[in-house]
Amino acid sequence: MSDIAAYAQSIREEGFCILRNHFPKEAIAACRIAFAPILSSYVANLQEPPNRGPNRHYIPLPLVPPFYHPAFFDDDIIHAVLETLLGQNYAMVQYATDTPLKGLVYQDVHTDLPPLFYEESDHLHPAHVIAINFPFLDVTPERGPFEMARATHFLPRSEALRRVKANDVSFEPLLMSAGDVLIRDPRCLHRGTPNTTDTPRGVVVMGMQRSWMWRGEELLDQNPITQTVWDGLSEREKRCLRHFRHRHLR
Ligand SMILES: O=C(O)CCC(=O)C(=O)O
Repeated sequence: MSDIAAYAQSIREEGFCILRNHFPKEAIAACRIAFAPILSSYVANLQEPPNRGPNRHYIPLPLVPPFYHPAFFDDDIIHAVLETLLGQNYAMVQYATDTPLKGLVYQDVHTDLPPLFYEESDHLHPAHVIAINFPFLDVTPERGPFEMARATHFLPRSEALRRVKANDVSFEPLLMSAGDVLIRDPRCLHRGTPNTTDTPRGVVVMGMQRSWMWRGEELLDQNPITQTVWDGLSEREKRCLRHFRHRHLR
């Protein structure tokens, strides 16, 4: 079996796979440095309670360097896995960071998606959205690793909820190094865990969805892209980022 088939199979069966040491460390380090002032300014200007629970922030990223880097957006293996799972012409609609700061609170167990068919919320179907996560720094047990409950993405929703209520779900922390890439089915039950250190744990989330989906234009208002970046994209990147195109060229 090829690596690509094995990654896709792991996501289908377990809900996720991790590509170890996949993105260049220098590109990640540049993002970590550039993200620090974005985080500080976001927190300093916060008017409302944090949007992901106590001391936990979801912050969109601009599609400009260093956050735009072809290594993140034009990777052959990642695109092949996405095409295997989502079919042709999938599109990106989310580019942001999840950052727990020092705190002691676990997030509630959740999935990231409502049922695809509200009137049949237990309907089982293949993945329609895939999330890609990569950290700006090593995620140690103390820095609030993402916790996943393996193979819960294909449970009927009512059964997943029953298990959560009965506390009958086992979680595993996904420890990652800068350069590792997590590809997951966002229906898989998961939660954020406490970051007990003074180091903000910035982790990127990219949301990819099937060609026929649309989850709301307002998502994309938060991700400016410049004409220079757009002009330098490969055809594959332009296809994948097409929903950002007309609205944000500056
Ligand atoms: O980043 C994390 O640790 C979890 C974030 C998450 O699942 C969310 O905010 O929906």
